[in-house]
Amino acid sequence: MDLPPALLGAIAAARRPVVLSGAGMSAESGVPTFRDALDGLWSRYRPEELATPEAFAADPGLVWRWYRWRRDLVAEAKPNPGHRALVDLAGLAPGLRIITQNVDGLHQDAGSTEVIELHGNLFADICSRDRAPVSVSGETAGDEPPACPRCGAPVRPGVVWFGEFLPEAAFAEARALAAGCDLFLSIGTSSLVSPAADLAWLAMNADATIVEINPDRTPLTPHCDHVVTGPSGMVLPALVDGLRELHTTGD
Ligand code: BV8
Repeated sequence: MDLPPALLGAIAAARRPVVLSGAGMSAESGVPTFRDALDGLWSRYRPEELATPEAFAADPGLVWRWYRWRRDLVAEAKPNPGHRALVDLAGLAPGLRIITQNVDGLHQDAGSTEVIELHGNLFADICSRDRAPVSVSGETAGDEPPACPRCGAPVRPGVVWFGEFLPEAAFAEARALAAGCDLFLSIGTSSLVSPAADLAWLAMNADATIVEINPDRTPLTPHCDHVVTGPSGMVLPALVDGLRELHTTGD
């Protein structure tokens, strides 16, 4: 896949590049995106209906079983060439930071470090009353959430649900990075969920070069300096190859 020299030049020139990744980044690892119709048992629900405190309060078992299904699915998933290309990109652009909306941990599994998880992590267990981490491994395979060993409240996954605030420190760091970057790569996200989607606008207001990598258009597309239409598992390795070419030819 040939990428425009102007795009490669912009990335090579960046000193403070930032990535915001979304569910599309993990699509090629077999992890369904939120836009995909949930298959089988879950097809009659929308994630926005299940990933909420209200849904958990109304039917903790149903929400728990949905997360157990997702944990089992993600546990089998492996980083794809897109995740691995971002590790290579960090080698070529040492200032690169990754902010992710994903909760699957695949960036870290691929070897990326200092990943900012805006929406938590699927495999973390927390108390639903005080949100403190709990250790209940071995009790999470049942149809109902285990009880918090401290207070007895149902345990829930350590992810941010719709209507919940993002982890303060993570979101503050993400905002600072977006406002201070000179290149913002929006990869595999529909740019529909706030406040994560607002980060691109912070970068834009800081005159950063905005790049989108996505097979489909999003609300961000018209505002980008560069748009690469395609799957991240193909585009990102091509981008790394193009940058390496630049480095060797010294263009
Ligand atoms: C908040 C963790 C303050 C959980 C997630 C009305 C009432 C209440 C709230 C709101 C409201 N209206 C708006 C809001 C705010 C709400 C929101 O934005 N809602 C949306 C639906 C409109 N946001 C919140 O609630 C946030 N909190 O605002 O707090 C507050 C407090 C109280 C009251 C009001 C406000 C919290 C949001 C976080 C929710 N948790 N995840 C879990 O995983 O179970 S969000 C979850 O969905 C993901 O983390 C992700 O962020 C989002 C899905 O977005 P994407 O990642 O972009 O994925 P998506 O499927 O959408 O798109 C995939 C893209 O990939 C597509 O573009 C596709 O083309 C592309 N693609 C496909 N294949 C590939 C590909 N790209 C590259 N390569 C490929 N191969």
